[in-house]
Amino acid sequence: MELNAQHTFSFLYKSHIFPIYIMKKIVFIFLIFPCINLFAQQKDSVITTSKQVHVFKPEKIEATPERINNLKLPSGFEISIFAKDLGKPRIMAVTPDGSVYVTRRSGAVNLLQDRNNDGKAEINKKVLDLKGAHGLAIKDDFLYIITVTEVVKGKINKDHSIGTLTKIIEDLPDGGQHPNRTIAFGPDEKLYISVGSDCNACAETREKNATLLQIDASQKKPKIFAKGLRNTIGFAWHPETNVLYGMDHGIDWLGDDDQKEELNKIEEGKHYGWPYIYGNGEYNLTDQPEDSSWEEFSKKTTNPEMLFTAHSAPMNFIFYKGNMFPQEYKGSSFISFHGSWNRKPASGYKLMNLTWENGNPKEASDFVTGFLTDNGTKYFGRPVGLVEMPDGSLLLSDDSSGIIYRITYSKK
Ligand SMILES: [Ca+2]
Ligand SMILES: [Ca+2]
Repeated sequence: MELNAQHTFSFLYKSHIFPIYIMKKIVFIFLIFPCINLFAQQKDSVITTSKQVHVFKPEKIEATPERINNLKLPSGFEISIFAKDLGKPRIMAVTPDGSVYVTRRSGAVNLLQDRNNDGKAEINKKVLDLKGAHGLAIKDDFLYIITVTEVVKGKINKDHSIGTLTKIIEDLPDGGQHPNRTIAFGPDEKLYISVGSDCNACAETREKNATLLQIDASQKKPKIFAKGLRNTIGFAWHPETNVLYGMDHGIDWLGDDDQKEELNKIEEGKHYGWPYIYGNGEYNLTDQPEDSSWEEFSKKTTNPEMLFTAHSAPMNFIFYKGNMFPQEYKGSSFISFHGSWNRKPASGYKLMNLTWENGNPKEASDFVTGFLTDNGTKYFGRPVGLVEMPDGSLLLSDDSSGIIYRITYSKK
């Protein structure tokens, strides 16, 4: 397959490797050296470093029954189609009776129901149209929806249609590069809102970008809960400790193995480094803190708990609370990875499981793989939304083939 580059880079694609000179925000592209040179001014000195980067987009192929059959899961687990023909399904939320709402890139929100319990949704209908609808949450018979700049809620009626929408928040910053907002209610009943950065790496001018916000019912405006988070789409609370964890997306263009994706323990008032500090205290030399050195800035930031392969694009992050899966999965977490474009070989395009011990993350392993085929040059699925159903099965949305998969376990 051909390598496709983003935007203006497409003409470069005969060679897999190309150089970029970055001086602050100005990017010049040359074909002469197989490396990237990053220059950053620090006081009177100039720091020079080189990185090799790739743009590598596997080719999309059809999700045929044969390919789906070849998906790999641990022994005893099965994956099948719960719903299809959804275009680009993204984030899901489930009611206690097992009705599923899913946002779609078109702005539609669909209702999916498996009324005869055969593992397939025979009800698949649009219940809302809301431009930019992405993240969902359900609380007290209300469906909460976040668009790029607003959070709204609507009553879930008896027939599962959605009542008139009321605005909760209406002044979130524009999305820029990261418009995929998500929301969730914490164990403290407060609503948490992930607002990504509007760029790859830059000094944000709006204080709410690159943060996790928090709001409770008595407040009119959300407050900043944690900062320096580039784009933490997936976040959840550990079921025993109630500590909040989130998966942050690393910076692009720092090389195949940088920036690694981060699992952060997210605590109030903390700064998680972006855009100046990444990984375990590494300096992003393409962006310098305004009034301090990288070293000084890094002292004010919190390092991640765990790192994952760079550019694999973590989406949803959940803790498993159900009883369908074997006991050892209870309290473990699942992370969906959308898959890379800024790395060779490709990473992500899978679902991972993460075990915990004494409230700390222990070991991550592949759980569903095989969406990436032909030695990593083709794909038929890009995992996004991940929810647990009341029966303990998992649903996983794929925004490349319009499918929502159902993952089940049964003893052989
Ligand atoms: Ca059914
Ligand atoms: Ca960080």
